[in-house]
Order: sequence, then structure tokens, then C-alpha cells
Amino acid sequence: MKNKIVVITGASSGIGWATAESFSKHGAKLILCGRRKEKLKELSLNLSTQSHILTFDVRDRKAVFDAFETLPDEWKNVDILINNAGNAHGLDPVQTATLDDWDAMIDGNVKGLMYVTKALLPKMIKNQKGHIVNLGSIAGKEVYPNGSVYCSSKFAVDAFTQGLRIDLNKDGIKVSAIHPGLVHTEFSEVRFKGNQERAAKVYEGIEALTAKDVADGILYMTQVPKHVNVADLVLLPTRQANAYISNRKK
Ligand code: 8X3
Repeated sequence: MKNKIVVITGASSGIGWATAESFSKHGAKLILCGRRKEKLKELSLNLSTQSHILTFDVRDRKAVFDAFETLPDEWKNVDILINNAGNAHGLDPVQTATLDDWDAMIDGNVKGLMYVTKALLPKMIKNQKGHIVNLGSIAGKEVYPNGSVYCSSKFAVDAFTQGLRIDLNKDGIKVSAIHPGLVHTEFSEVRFKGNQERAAKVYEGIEALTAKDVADGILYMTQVPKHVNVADLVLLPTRQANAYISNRKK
């Protein structure tokens, strides 16, 4: 991992932040992407290796391509892209969900991930090497009540990952996805628009995964030998059997 150039989207919090810390500890140089410049600066000060900050919203197609265009030459040969940016907005049935929530999830989780991938591909193809790791979810494997659009967005990530792996098969580029279950981050607070009480309930009675657990999973996926691709990794808390069944302490 030493001196590898690693792009992480959504690096300003949660899984993205923890992944930046883990990869830096293993010697990687990091391109930290996110919307909140101050948070990215704070993160970069915490890291023991070099980092470069790119501030943009993955939903803004032009901003994505412009941001990567500005990379100095020494940062252009990206080895690993971790497509982490994404969120859930609301937990509602189709009939009552808002279109703004739908747009935010489809534009960010799906189209944003595709834009970033597309922006970085030409160089990876030219170099005939690279690894793209997409953040899917257990919600991309099973649909749960009131999650139709969030689950759609994560099913799309799964489909895009599989398709991209086919398209890049001849180019020696690894394409993988990691699908976490319950992870204790700001995820539920964002989903419930700041309602901390509702967010806390999601993690009640269950030892959820931490952001670092997911970062460790990504690190494992990117450290296996060159001829091995961990194509699909579902990571669940031990107390969670699937999207519906969890053994919660009373
Ligand atoms: C997060 C997993 O099941 O809380 O992507 O939606 S879940």
C-alpha cells in the first residue's frame, strides 16, 4: 500500500474518514474528496501521509470532471478508487416519499458514483492497472420496507459494479463492491434529517459495525495478491442475519 495513490469520495465523515485513516496508516497517499472543505482539511491534518483535497459534490457532473482535471501530475496516476460517497434520505413508502429525497439518493449514490468512475477511468485504462471499490449495502442485496428508492440506488451500485467488471476485464483493472449491513455512523441521522432519537433506535441492542470495521474490509480487499479479486464482500454485524433479522438485546 506504500505510496499508492488512493481516491476516497465522501471522505469528510464516517466510513470515508475511517478508510482514509486506515489507508494512511498503511502508507497510502490520499486524494480526499467531499463537499466540506474544512472537514477534509481537519482529516488531512490527522494523516501521517501526504494528501490532496478535492472539494466537490458528486451530483454535479461538471464539478466532478473539473476537479479531477485539476489534479497535479504527481497525483494523476490513481491506483485505487473508493467510491464511498452516498447517503439515505428518508425511510418512507413510495406513496409519501418526497421527490427531493429520491433525487438526492439516485443522483448521489448512483449517478455520482458513475461520474467519478468515468472521470478516473481513462488514466487507469492507459496504465492497465487499478482497483475500483464501490460501497454497496445489504440494501443492495435485499429490499426492505420503506427503503424502495435507497435500495434501488444500492441495487444499481451492485449492477454497475458487475457491469464495470465485465467492461474492464481486458484492462487488468479490479472492480469490487463491499456491502455493509448496520454501520454506526451519521448514516441514520442523515436519513432521519437530524432526528437523533430516531437515529439512535436503529443501533439499539445490537453491536453494529463501526466505520473502521468497514475500512478494514476495504483494506483487505485491496491488499490481496494481484491475481485475486475480492469481487463482492457482504459485511454484517454478527447479530444481524440479513436486512430484516437482527438479534437485539432486550
Ligand atoms: C446501510 C444499510 O440496512 O441500514 O446501507 O440500509 S441499511
